[in-house]
Amino acid sequence: MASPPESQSPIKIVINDWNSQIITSTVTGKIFESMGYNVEYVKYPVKQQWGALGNGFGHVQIEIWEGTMSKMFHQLLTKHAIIDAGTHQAITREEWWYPEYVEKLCPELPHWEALNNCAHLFSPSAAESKGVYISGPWEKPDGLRIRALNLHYTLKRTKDADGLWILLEDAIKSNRPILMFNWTPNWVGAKIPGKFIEFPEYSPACETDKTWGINPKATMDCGNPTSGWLKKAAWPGMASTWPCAYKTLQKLTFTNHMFSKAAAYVEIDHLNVQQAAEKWLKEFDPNLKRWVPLECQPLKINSGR
Ligand code: TMO
Repeated sequence: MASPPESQSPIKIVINDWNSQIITSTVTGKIFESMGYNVEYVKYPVKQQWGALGNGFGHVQIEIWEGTMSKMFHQLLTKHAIIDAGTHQAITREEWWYPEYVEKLCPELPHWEALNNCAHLFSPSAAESKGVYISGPWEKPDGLRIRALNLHYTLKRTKDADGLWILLEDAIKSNRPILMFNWTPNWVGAKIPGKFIEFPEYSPACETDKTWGINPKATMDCGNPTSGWLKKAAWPGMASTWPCAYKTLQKLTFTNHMFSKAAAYVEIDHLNVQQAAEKWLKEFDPNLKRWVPLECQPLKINSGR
């Protein structure tokens, strides 16, 4: 049996644009390097990562979120353009969210039906009656959801996660209401109390069947899953090119705590990516072999005693 590295060609790990993903990708790269592999990091926004994984410009994606990515993930699995490398332990949620102090002004929250009565709280000026919902670049068609549930809101998108945190910080400083996209596990939960909006419960049929749900003429009349999965994906050639790296990727399973910690090292403790990844490894995998299958670890020479 070949031992790692079975190939010198670099394993390309896809880097997206929020910190838990960036740090846990770097952690994964360091584990691969400890096994003797060459590693490169390639930046792709979520929208472009699918093509990259399909044609081998990227080989590993460490965070595939059910709430925002399940549709593309399943489409590409069906086409054999990516492979499912297993599920993390973490349970996830991605949804409209507000910091806790907003509830004093709109006590019927987090129920979604309170959104319209409170739309003025989230409007940019007294002249505007519509509220603004601030989204990142990842979501499913929120415009459709706004229409399907007849919400008096307009949509504004930031270009990455940092854009969201800047607006959040601004709002908190002036005690201004804000309604924005957020997710868990994330660093925000540990520092800024808040709640997700409770939309009508998610069902896959809600995305495809207009007659499903409270609006019989529209899809997307529901929220995102409240207990979503988090998966890993790989380029289809990974298992044959770097068998031990692929087996390690399959074994990698991170908890909610591990993901929130990864993001918090950057967002709260202000470490850079390298420092955060090293601190994370010290805490959760100090010997760099917790997830490396035994058959992929170097043989220990028995001293005979
Ligand atoms: C994919 N994301 C965690 C940003 O929702």
